[in-house]
Amino acid sequence: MTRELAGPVDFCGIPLAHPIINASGTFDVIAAKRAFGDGVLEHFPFSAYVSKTITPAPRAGNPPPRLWEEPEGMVNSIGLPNKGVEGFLAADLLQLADLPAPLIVSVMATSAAEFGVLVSALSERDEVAAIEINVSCPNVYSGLIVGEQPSEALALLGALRPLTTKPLIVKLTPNVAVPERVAVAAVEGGADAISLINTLKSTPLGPAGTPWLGAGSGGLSGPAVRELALRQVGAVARAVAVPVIGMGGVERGSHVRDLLDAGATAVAVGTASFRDPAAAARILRELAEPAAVLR
Ligand code: RRO
Repeated sequence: MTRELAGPVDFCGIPLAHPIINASGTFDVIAAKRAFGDGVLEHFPFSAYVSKTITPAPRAGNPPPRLWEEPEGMVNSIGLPNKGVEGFLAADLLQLADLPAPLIVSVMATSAAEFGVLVSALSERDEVAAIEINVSCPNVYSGLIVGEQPSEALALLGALRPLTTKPLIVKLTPNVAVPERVAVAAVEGGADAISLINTLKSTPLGPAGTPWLGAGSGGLSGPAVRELALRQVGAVARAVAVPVIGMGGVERGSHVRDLLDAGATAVAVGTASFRDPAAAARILRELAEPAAVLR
């Protein structure tokens, strides 16, 4: 029997038309609409839209240069530029609510109390289908601690769980030896789903042999991380009983299938969208092809 890989999936009670979503921060749909018009929505390739990560207060982001590109991958040091939660709610939320897909809002903070402010504010908004707790940004030091320590993840989720009935997705870092330990702790604390991988801490050198990025180092994504992501997604999916969103180097329909085979319920396209904004639409078409054509 052949599986309908590009068919509908249930994600934490949220019906998705197919398993392909975007990775947070890799597809700015508001900018795309401004540049290309409403056609962007008519052929929207994602079954759910994940916002760029927001923080309690506005942030300017890291000093330039913020990107390093090679054929095998990309290192970013964006540093969470965003309008802050109030700016997001006032300026972006209504536009994102118009998308033909459920909205997942990604949040990051530096303490459980600050995370709580974000989760409570979003919890009141019907436009928000789920909240992604980003504990894995490589470009803000304090963001990583929770994502590296099972005990911290357990405590954070324990503090956030009572604040909302919306699904809480915990976005994990690959910068640990055993990510499944953090995943198990997050689920024990009340997480409804796990997403991984975020980017790998990296330091590209420029022509002068000194760090290229303004912040010194950043996070690696793209084809170079694909096999590492496959291993970590598989390990986490085997360790937890909640849905897993898998991502890392997805560029073709066969890469989505591999992550679904590893146990993911949904798969995110990230870096590929920077190189080609139409990548996700192509990947979805490939996923719908008969298996023989897929690899
Ligand atoms: O903004 C960033 O620098 C960033 C974030 Br929030 C993240 O989660 N992962 C990443 O590679 N960069």
